[in-house]
Amino acid sequence: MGNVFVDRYPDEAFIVKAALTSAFVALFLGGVMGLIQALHRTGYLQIIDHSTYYTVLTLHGVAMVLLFTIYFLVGFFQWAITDSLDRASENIQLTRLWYGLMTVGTVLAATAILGGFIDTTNLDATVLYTFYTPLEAHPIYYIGLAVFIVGTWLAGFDWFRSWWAWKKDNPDERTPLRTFMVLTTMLMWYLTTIGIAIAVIFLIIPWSLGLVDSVNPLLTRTLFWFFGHPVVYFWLLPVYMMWYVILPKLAGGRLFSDPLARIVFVLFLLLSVPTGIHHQYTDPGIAEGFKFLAMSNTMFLLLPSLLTAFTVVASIEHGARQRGGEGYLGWLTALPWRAPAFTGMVLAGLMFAAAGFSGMVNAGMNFNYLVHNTLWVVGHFHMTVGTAVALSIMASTYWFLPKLTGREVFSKQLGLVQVLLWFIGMVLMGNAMHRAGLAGVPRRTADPTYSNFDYSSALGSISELRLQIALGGVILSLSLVLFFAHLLLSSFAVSNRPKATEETLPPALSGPEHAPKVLSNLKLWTAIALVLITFTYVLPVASIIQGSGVFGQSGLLVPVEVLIEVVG
Ligand code: HAS
Repeated sequence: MGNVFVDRYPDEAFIVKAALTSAFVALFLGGVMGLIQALHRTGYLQIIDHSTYYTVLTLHGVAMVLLFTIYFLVGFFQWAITDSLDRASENIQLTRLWYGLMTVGTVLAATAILGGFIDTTNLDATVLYTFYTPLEAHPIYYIGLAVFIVGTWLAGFDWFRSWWAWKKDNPDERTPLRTFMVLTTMLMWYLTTIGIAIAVIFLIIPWSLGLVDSVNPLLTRTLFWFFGHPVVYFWLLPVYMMWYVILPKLAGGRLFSDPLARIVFVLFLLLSVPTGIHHQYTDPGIAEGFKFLAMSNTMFLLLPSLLTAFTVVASIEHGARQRGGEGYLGWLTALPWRAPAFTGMVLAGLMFAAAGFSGMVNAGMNFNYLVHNTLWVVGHFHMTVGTAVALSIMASTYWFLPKLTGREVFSKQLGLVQVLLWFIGMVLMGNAMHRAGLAGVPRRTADPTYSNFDYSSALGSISELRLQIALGGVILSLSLVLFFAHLLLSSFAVSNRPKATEETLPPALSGPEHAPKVLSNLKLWTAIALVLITFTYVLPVASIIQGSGVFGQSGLLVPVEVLIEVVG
């Protein structure tokens, strides 16, 4: 060691930097769209018409939750694998290939979405990031997404190859924690993407190309949510890696328990997919029993996050006590609150504690009927992916960037203001969205008054909520401006800043040697995950196909004869 990452592994660092740059370009685009939307929805500034609103919303969703998060993940995981195994990629051409494929996929999908802004093209993908059929996009949107996902599959293969090679050289050593986290996350990703790959390749692309007349909307939607819930953990798990390995180090301590962290990642591998139907509680055509099963699985899936809350807080407290902190709560004052990476990640964690609670409300079948398709859900995901994930990514960048540029970041004070602004903006926006949702304000609606019905009658203080959402959106945009300014200054104005020094991540208090060997048996966990998925999905999918076929009956869920009888 000694030299920072970029000096030790320049080729890999180049790919990490390229992936992070793609992530931040997506964040920029998504951020601009977000501001337009927040002001449009709240009625303060309407510079787009109502139909363009959905193109803006599609771009906002795809840029933020698919591109920003996943590009950051691949860059971060490339660093984690290379650094923790301390070896270069087995074949750097393969590493370049997967990044290239992801970029080609992004350009195709982005072209289709951006076409929606230009009347003279037949390009359009105003289908939102969930692309439910029978909403239809131009085929290149789906082809682009498929190519992007194939890129991520190859990235996983690349990392497995590094691990296999490392294992050959170190047969008796336990896999380093960061590598273990990457591998379990990628195994979960392979299982997850089966659903979307089937839907996109075999059903939606042929339909959008006109090769088949129709698709079964319930089937494609179910396959989407097979992927759509676990994808949220694909965004979250790199952040859990940061909270487990970087946060304790910043706090001045050590991770409380390495085996517990491994158990958490194995639990996500096992339970992420069999919960997807909790997004479909209100869908007709799926029997209540299957929904109940998804709800029970979701409640089990709270466990790894609750274990994380315990382990991370214990590790932070350990750090604070190493720094001289004392008392039941007095130790909190000994923490490095001036460091933007630390404060940003802790604020992200705090917000996630509240967001996890709103997730539990979503997951209860009876509560869900109250909040489904309202702004409550939008509040939930702005606090999860929009804060727990996005704020941790931005905060960790203050720690991560010096390893890639070789120089310290531009200004820690500016970084601190930036992460605080993000937290404040999201407190306003998240709180108001949850409350507006309870008042019945719908999501994904350009004009929530529907011309005739003004939601202010549903909640007297609705204008106060509108103001909070708009103000939150403006503060978040300001935070983004600071983040990008800081990124540019840190990346380009480098000559007069101190050189970065390499830091080693301290070993856990309870190390991998305390973990039972079975925990490392990835084949076993993947096999159990497959069994659980089979139990949860085979019967509902079979009954959907039995009900209206693979390609649907002109998109109707009820057989035509029955309808004719009823109408006739
Ligand atoms: Fe969710 C809808 C249920 C987590 C994202 N979710 C969504 C959608 C998105 C999303 C994007 O059951 C909308 C999809 C759409 O467009 O329709 N969600 C849950 C549950 C959890 C959960 C049970 N969601 C997430 C995460 C996301 C995310 C994570 C992104 C990253 N969600 C739902 C349901 C719906 C839903 C339904 C459908 C709603 C509908 O009707 O449409 C759980 O995983 C949450 C568990 C979390 C906890 C919190 C643990 C606390 C921790 C904090 C540690 C503290 C620290 C700081 C580090 C139990 C780990 C401490 C420091 C000190 C110094 C003290």
